[in-house]
Amino acid sequence: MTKIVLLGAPIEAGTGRRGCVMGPDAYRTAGLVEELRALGHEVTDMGDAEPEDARDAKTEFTHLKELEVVAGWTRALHADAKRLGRGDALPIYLGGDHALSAGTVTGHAAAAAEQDRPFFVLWLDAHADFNTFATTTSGNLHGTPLAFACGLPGFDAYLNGPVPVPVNPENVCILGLRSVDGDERRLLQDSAVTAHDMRAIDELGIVPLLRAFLDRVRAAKGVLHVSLDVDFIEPDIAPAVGTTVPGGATFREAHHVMELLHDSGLVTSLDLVELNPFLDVKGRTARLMVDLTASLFGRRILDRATRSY
Ligand code: 5AB
Ligand code: MN
Ligand code: MN
Ligand code: MN
Repeated sequence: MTKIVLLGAPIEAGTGRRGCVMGPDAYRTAGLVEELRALGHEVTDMGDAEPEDARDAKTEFTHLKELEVVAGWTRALHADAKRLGRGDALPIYLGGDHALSAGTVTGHAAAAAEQDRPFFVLWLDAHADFNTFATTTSGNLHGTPLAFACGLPGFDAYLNGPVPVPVNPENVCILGLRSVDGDERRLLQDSAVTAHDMRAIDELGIVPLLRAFLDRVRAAKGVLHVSLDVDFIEPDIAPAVGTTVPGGATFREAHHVMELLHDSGLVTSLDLVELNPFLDVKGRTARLMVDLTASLFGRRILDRATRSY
């Protein structure tokens, strides 16, 4: 049994289109609480977080969209995540667009540092979200949270100062990559982030790539934050996302990742991001995300005689 807390983060300011604000309620409607309870977990839904007022958030760049709103969410969620990271329940953040991870990841990194635990991040996404204010061409800030969390320069507006505990890029693994921008690619390749694109998954299989990372987390006695972007999954089966890129993880690849994460016992916090219920087909994507979460929390096809871990 795991103690789980749910916190909604209905932010859509980080993306170019409306609809992610409905994400937290779509997860509730799709039965997330009930499914987790059916697996024997103790679940508390804390409702939705609220952004801070961040009208002071300013930069020299004029093409960034909704910087003040995104900064307000970053500050609020950073504080929430830091507090929840000190507690004994496992938080699941219900997005909302991926800009929310600027707050959750840096908050959990700060909490892990207080406990002297190495902090790791698994980023399941078609994109690297490794743009800075200087490199983003779209100005959509959901393309920036991983660069921010890793301490890349120029982001002081988000937290009104530098990131207190930047994530060590060596402790970050991206899985599912298939869309990277020009300058973002250079930043990513100059960093120590492990980035496995879809070709690596095709050639080597998703299991050994994930296992190698989990082995590192375990060896370091680390804590693991997982950030699951809906567009990690093939859009044919997960259409409710504004940034679809063909060639994503299959139904079984996505579930298998979740099953291995469950078996590892290493996950300490989770973001579910980018669900846009306005684009969904009869709740299919919301339900898939709930089912994937259930796999991460122990739903299995058969009990196995030998665990894979
Ligand atoms: B998502 C793009 N790189 O910066 C940009 O969905 C897309 O959270 C970002 O991964 C996608 O606008 C952000 C083109
Ligand atoms: Mn709501
Ligand atoms: Mn993303
Ligand atoms: Mn994405």
